[in-house]
Amino acid sequence: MITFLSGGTGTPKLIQGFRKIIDDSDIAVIANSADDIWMYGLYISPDIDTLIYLFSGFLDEDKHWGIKEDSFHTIEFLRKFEKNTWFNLGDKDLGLHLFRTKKMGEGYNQCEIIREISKKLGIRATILPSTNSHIETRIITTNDEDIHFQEFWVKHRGEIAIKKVYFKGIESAKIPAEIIQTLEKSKLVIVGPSNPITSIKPILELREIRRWMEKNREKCWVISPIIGSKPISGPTSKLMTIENLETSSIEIARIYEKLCKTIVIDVSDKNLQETIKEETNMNVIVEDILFKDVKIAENLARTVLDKGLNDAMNSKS
Ligand code: GDP
Ligand code: FO1
Repeated sequence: MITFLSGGTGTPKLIQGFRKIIDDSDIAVIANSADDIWMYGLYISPDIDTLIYLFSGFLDEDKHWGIKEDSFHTIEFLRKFEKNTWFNLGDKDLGLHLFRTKKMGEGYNQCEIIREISKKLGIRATILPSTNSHIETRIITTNDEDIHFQEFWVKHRGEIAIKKVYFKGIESAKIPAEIIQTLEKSKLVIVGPSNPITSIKPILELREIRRWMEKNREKCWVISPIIGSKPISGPTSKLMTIENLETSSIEIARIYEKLCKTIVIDVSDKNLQETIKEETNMNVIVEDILFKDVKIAENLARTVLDKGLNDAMNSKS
């Protein structure tokens, strides 16, 4: 089993590469739950849904959310009655949210619901929410407004000035038992190239996951979501800046050095290799990590599997 920690864009792109080499039944993903939001009376889990659509072949791979070739007639009609319709739900996508919300009303938890959806869509990979509790990423603006991450990112297109991020509900959130069971079965655990602040941090703030990785650092890897001084997409840089972090692969190494033995950085950042090794005691692999097509993700997957599984065998013998 290979397990990924994932948000909704960078890591799913990497997973596409792994799927070319290993069977879906050997892939598990611990997905960020803190983007979850109640909208129009329905419960939406964006990162989990991206993974559900990825593994079932429905994903719109241009937007990296929602269903390919979906239509938006329902949300258009809703606009006749409802002013606050900045969050777009596709017509087919709505089917999933209706089903999830119905099952939540019947008392099922997120793990159980995802398992049932996965079964019905023929998904063989294991998709796990980081927690069954409701947690949410909140952003404090410079005007002291406290808004949901989706309001910052979708309603305001990430264009407003912000000063703080926090995760509501994280202190009391528990991880599902399935997470440690899955980690224990994993030959490698890969922190994918996802936003370190709003996708991976809410997973790692769940103490049991962080502790497990600290204890099993040898088999944990991170793939940098940054090339040079920029992320490939999304608000990563803006969010790292308010956390007083520089946007670079060195900073990514510093964030994960206690949890991951190995980091993969881009070929264009090769000049950072020695500095990262000296500063962090990590192995540094240099590869093409810009997934312009699935072949590049597949090549990276091959390197990680060759080296990672080899290291695992050597550390046992
Ligand atoms: P979100 O939930 O949509 O924010 O998705 P993620 O957190 O999974 O992805 C956002 C991160 O993915 C950003 O930091 C990007 O830099 C990174 N990312 C997107 N595409 C690529 C890529 O092709 N290669 C790498 N290395 N990172 C990527
Ligand atoms: N992203 C947008 O930029 N605009 C939207 O209207 C939007 C709707 C949406 C609906 C369901 C879903 O699963 C995801 C959706 N997203 C949308 C993506 C979402 O905001 C993600 O980018 C974040 O949660 C980060 O992963």
